[in-house]
Amino acid sequence: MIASRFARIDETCDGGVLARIVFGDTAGPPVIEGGVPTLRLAMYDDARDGFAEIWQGAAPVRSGTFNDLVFAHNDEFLFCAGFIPSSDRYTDATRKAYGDAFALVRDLRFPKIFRMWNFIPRINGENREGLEVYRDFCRGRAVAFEEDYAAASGMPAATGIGTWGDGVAFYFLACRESAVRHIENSLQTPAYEYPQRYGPKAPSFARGTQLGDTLFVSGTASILGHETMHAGHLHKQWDVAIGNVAHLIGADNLQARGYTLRELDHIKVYYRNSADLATVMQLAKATFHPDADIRYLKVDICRADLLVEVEGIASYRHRSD
Ligand code: 3EB
Repeated sequence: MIASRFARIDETCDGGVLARIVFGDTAGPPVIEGGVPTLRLAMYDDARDGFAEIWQGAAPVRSGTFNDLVFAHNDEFLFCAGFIPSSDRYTDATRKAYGDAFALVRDLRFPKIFRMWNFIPRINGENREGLEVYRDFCRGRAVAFEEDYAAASGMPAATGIGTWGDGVAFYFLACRESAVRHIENSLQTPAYEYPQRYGPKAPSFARGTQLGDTLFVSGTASILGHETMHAGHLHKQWDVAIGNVAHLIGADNLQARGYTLRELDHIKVYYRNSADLATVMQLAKATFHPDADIRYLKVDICRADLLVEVEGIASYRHRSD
């Protein structure tokens, strides 16, 4: 198995650690520290002292580098992180970095990517062609998926979100041939089928990916079909986003045993405006299980009209919990 947790930045790691993502005040390319791939992202949480997301599985773990990528794996799972230096056009460098990533999962024989995160600086700004940075990034990512990956393996759950650092950072998890199921949401157009008005190439991700009994929920916002709902209304956007998550993980959409919102944990709530933090915290606390671990990150979101986005990991809780 593989598990993630949110820890204090100064917490020391014991065996079986595959990765450490540090959400704090510095950013840069991933490095290997004490044998553990470490990616620093400039994204403070509300507490302002930062936190680390730690991915841990069975020992032994081997780590290494491949071109500009940093990775670690045990017998079952691969973690990989990459970085694209700040640029006024990201398409080609993104295509290259993701192409390298797909070559790595092939070479190391972890062909099933089940969760990705993408952190994009100035995400709603423009590149040198006047194209929105997010759309520029999506173009390179889509070509890499088309040419090097998706035809064989499908697109995984993902998050594509703003960050305060320079350069695009990304990380992902992959496994061997074990049962991985990519899931769409019947309330939302698959992102990879968004019409051209959202950019020259559609975003490459699934709404969720199930690995055994665990469902990784992609970044989810106030989008029905392919359209943003309730521009400018935080409360209403929250309700649509949460309705999307509830529907995605429910029995109807999965056509199998479903999960409830109270079974979502390891939650990240991304919010655009500082002034919305108190409200967002109230809404999250009223929505999720009291024991759920939630982090709030103030960043820009991939559509300029989105105010909030939510991701998490669903797994079955005992009925009495
Ligand atoms: C959306 O539904 C909101 O580009 O990897 C959510 C999850 C979003 C992942 C990505 C973007 C991505 O379109 C944005």
